[in-house]
Amino acid sequence: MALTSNRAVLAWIDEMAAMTQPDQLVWIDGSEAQLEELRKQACASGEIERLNEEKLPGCYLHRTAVNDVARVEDRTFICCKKQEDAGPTNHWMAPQEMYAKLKKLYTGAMKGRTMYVIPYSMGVVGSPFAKYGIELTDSIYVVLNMAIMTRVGRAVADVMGDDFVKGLHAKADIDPENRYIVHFPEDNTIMSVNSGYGGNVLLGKKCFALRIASYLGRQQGWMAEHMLILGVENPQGEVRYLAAAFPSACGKTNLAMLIPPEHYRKAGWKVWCVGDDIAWLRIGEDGRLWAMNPEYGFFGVAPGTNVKSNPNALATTRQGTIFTNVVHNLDDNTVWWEGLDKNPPEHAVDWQGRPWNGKTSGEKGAHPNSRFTAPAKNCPCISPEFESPRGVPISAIVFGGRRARTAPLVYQSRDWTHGVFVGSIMASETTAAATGAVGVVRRDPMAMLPFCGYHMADYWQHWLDMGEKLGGKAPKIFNVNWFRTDEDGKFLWPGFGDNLRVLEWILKRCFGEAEAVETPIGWEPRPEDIDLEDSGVELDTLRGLLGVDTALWRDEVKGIREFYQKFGDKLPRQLSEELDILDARLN
Ligand code: SAT
Ligand code: MN
Repeated sequence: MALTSNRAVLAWIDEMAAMTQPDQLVWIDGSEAQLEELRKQACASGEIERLNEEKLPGCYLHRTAVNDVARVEDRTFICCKKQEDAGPTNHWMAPQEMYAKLKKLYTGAMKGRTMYVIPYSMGVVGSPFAKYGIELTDSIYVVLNMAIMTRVGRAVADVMGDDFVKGLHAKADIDPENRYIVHFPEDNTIMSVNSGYGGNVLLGKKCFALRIASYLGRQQGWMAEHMLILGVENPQGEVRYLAAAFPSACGKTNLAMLIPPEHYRKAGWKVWCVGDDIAWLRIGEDGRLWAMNPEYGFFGVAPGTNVKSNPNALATTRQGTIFTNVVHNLDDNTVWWEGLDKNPPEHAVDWQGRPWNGKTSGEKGAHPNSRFTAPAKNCPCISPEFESPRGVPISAIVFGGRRARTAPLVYQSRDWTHGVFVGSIMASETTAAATGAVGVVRRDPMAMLPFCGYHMADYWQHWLDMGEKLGGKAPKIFNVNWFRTDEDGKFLWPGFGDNLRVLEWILKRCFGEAEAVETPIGWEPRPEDIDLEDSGVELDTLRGLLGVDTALWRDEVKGIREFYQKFGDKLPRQLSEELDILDARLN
C-alpha cells in the first residue's frame, strides 16, 4: 500500500516502475517489524550475515563486489542544462543525453526483483530545515543502510509534499563499465546504477545532502558542507560549536567524537558530537550561522578505529550496525579490521570473501575503505542538540587536510574573505575513500571537490556572499593540519584526543580569550598558547609544527595560481586578490 496519496510522488514512482519493471513494489514504513523481515530475507539470500548476537546485537556483515568499494568520481556526473554551470571540477553530460543513456541501463533492470520505496528525511522530520526524498532501490542492503543513515518511513511520507528529491538506484554491483552516479540538480533528481557501495547508493548522503543540497543552498541562501559539527564544553559549562571540513577519510569522525586528554577531562571539559560528515548551515534569526546535521547515523571508516583512537565510534558500532568489507572472524562470528587491535583472527574471511589468517597472511583483511553504518543515537557523546531542528550556533569554521609539510598545525584567517581563500586552496593527500591513487596531493577546496553540485567558482562566490550577510556575526575561519611529519615520515602531532588542545585555542580566539601572532599566511598561536601538559610534545616540536616554510609556500602559490586558472573569469576577484596578498607577504 502506498504511504502517500501525493500525485507528484505517485506519478514519478509509476514512471520509474514502468521503466525498471519490478515484480513488486514495497513501501518502507520505517517499522522495526518490516526492517526485521527484510534483514531475515537478506540473510537468507546471503546478502548480509548476522553477527554474534551477544557481542554485536543487531549487527550484520556485508561485502560489496571487489570492484565496488569506494566512490567513483570519474563516473559521477552533474547534468545541468549548461555545461558551464557544472564547472571545470565536475563531469558533465547534457541531461537529455544522460537520461537516454540511463534509460537503456534501467529498462527492465528490476525484472524478477522488488522495488523498495524509501521515503526519507534529511533533518528532523517536520522541521522547517528538513528536506525530503524518495529513494527507489532494488537492494535490501541499501534499504537497511538508509534506515540507519536517515529518518525513513511513514512519518516522512506524511509530511512530504511535491517538493522532494527523486532518487533511483538499481543493480547493485553488476557492471562497473556501466556504473553511473548522476545528479540532475535542475530536476531534483539522482540516478545511480551498477554500484552497491555506500557513497554511490545511499542517495540521501553525498548525492542529496551535498551535491543537490549545495545547489539548492546557493539558490536559497544557505550552505551544504562536507563538515563535522561538534560542541566543546568548557569547565564553566559553556558549549561552543565548530564545524570542520576535511576530505574523506581524514579523521572527521575521530575529531567529532574525540575524548579530551585526561587533565582536560578532570577539569571538566567535554566534547559533544552533532555530526561527523555533513552540515547544513543557515543564518538564524539572531544573525548568527547555525548548523544542523541532516543525517541520522554514521558511515565511518572502520580501519584504524580502536579503543584508543576513537572509543566513542567503537562503542557506537557495538549494536544495530552494518559492517561492510571488514574481516569476518569465524571463531566468534564477529568482525575485525586493521588497527582494531593487535590480535587479528586466524580463522577468518577477508573483505573479498576469501579464507584469511591474520597471523600468516601478508595481505590486509579489511578493505582500507571498509565501513560501519551505525545509528547516531548509539554514540556515547551524541550532543543533546542532535535532534534540535534549528541546530547549533557556529563560532568557528575549520578547514584541514593531510599535508606532510606545508600547512602548519593551525592558523587563523585574517577575516571571512581570507578564510574563504584558505578554504579554496585546501589540498590533501588522497585516501582510499575514492577509487584511484592514494597519497597524491590534490586541491580539494572546502573538502567539496567531489561533492559540489555546481560551478566551484560560483560556490566560492556564494561563500563570499554568505560572509557579507553574516557581517560581524560571521564565525572565525581556521585551518588545521594534524598530519605533519618529520624527515622520517613520522607524525609530529599525536592527534586524536590531543586535537582538543588546538580546538581550545581556536574557540578561545573566537571569544577574544587567546593571543596570536601574525605570519605571512595568517594568525598563529604562540607556542605557549597551546596547552601541552601531558601531551608528550616538546615545545620545540610545537614550534616546528607551527613553522611556515616560505620556500614551500612560494611553490604552493604557484600551484594555487595554476589551479585558479581553471576557473577563468568566474574566479571571484577577492580570491585572486588574496592570492596576490599572500604572494607579496611571502616575498
Ligand atoms: O562513501 S562516502 O562518500 O559516503 C564517504 C566519503 O567518502 O566521505
Ligand atoms: Mn565524507
